[in-house]
Amino acid sequence: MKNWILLGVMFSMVFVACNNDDDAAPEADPPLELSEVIAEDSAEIETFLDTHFYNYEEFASPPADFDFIIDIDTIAGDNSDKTPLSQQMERLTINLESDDLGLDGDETVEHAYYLLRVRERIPDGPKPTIADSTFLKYEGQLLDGTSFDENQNFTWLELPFTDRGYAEGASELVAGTSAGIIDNPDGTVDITDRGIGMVIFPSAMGYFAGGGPSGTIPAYSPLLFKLDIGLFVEDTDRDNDGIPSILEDLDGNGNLLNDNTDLDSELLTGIILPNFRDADDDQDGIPTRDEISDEDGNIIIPYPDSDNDGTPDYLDPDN
Ligand SMILES: [Ca+2]
Ligand SMILES: [Ca+2]
Ligand SMILES: [Ca+2]
Ligand SMILES: [Ca+2]
Repeated sequence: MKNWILLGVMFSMVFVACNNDDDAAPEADPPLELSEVIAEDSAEIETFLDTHFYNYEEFASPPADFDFIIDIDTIAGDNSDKTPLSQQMERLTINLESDDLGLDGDETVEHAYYLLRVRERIPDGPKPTIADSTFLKYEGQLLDGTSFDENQNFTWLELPFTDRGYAEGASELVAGTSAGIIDNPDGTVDITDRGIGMVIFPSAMGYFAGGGPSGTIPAYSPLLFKLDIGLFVEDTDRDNDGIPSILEDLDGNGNLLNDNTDLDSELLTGIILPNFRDADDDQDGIPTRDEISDEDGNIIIPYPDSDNDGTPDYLDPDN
């Protein structure tokens, strides 16, 4: 299990540069700006997509012993007639703000990432959201092919605790079903109707100024993840307060870490919990679940707003 590698690294990155030619103490270099980095990353990704292909022929006509694992290779020599990834991957975009990565400045920059749908059991079938707990396998690589993290067995991961690019990619792939579950003799589980795909994304959706597993990801590295999506928990509710995690992204920007209604109070306590991890979002001492439930414990929709000021009670410390 190496899932820890993906956890909690994003959005708090500091790049420390060392002078190799003397014994001076390390100096901190400020990270580059989003707009500088995306220009270089995009060029690197586009070149990669034009010069590489995957084993699409094996997926189209699987050999008897095929492992259904995506294999990437360079278009050259015997493979010079292969179809490049650039003709097979979808281009998607999100906006990132400097603040999402803890950077100074107030940039909002569009970031393109690329998705490959290799196998989906039905088109437009059920997919996890970026906030859902998901049962999956993965392998993460740098664009030079270096593998920096891998999980060969299906494992539950909550997507808000992974890289942004990883979560966005996983949320675009159709999941398998419980009908596809197979128990292996070694105690592991397979999902035969799993979705299989791949996502390639710029560094700001990954580790930006570097880090990752034992610091193995160099600064400003676009990343590639092969993903097998087995199952997911629909409307995952991380803090069990009755509100699905995806609805706790109040500003709808895909970043669940920047929605924290009682941040000012929490700064005094030192325990910072964004709403999707906070069972009392407005810190008025009444659990969120109680503020949105009737006497029988049933969730009231829409969530109650006693003073009709547009802010529901669970986010309004006055109510
Ligand atoms: Ca919740
Ligand atoms: Ca948000
Ligand atoms: Ca909070
Ligand atoms: Ca409350």
